[in-house]
Amino acid sequence: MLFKSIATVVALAGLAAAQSKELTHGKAEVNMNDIEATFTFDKVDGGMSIGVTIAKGLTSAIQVLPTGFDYHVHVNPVGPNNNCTATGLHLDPAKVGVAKPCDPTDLTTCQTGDLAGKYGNLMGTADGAIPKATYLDTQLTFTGEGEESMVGRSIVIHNNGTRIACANIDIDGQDAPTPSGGKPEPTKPAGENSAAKLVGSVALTGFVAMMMMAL
Ligand SMILES: [Cu+2]
Repeated sequence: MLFKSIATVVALAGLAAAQSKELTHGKAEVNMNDIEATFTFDKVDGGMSIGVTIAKGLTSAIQVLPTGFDYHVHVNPVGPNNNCTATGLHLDPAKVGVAKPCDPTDLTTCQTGDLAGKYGNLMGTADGAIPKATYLDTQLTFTGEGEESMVGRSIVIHNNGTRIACANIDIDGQDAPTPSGGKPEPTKPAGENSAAKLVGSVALTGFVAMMMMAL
């Protein structure tokens, strides 16, 4: 009983630490295949402010479809060597699927990660740059449970279905994805040694596991 109480207190303390810092800002910097783009996500009243800026690369010359380039939040991070295929499917915690096209006037028809569906495709330009556009999104969140959260996700730009560029979404400086369904890691206090933190986490995990086995 004593061991169980200790384990519970330790576990709760870890949970409280993980939730102590509110996540407010995300950024994806795409830089591959001569495409440079910046996607920003800022938590604001009423939802998430999304900023989309294409610095170069989305030219009308490479654009295959007259409808432009589409882009989405995908569920997994980018794989080794900028592997965009590794990003998997669109972020779709409501399980809307792609059978029906997204109707921006009825968000229940749109996958959460279908930014092109909700705000329009990126139309290629002569020089490949597209000025910044901003949108207020009411579906994306940094804090949702497991599947809902944007933590550990990525942005992918497509050209006629082909994934031509992608980048991880770095949220408040935490580039590394959390394990699936996991909570965001607490943000490191300034100056904290990450190796020491890792050792601490391993020790804490081991301690909890030992306590559990002792029950
Ligand atoms: Cu996509």
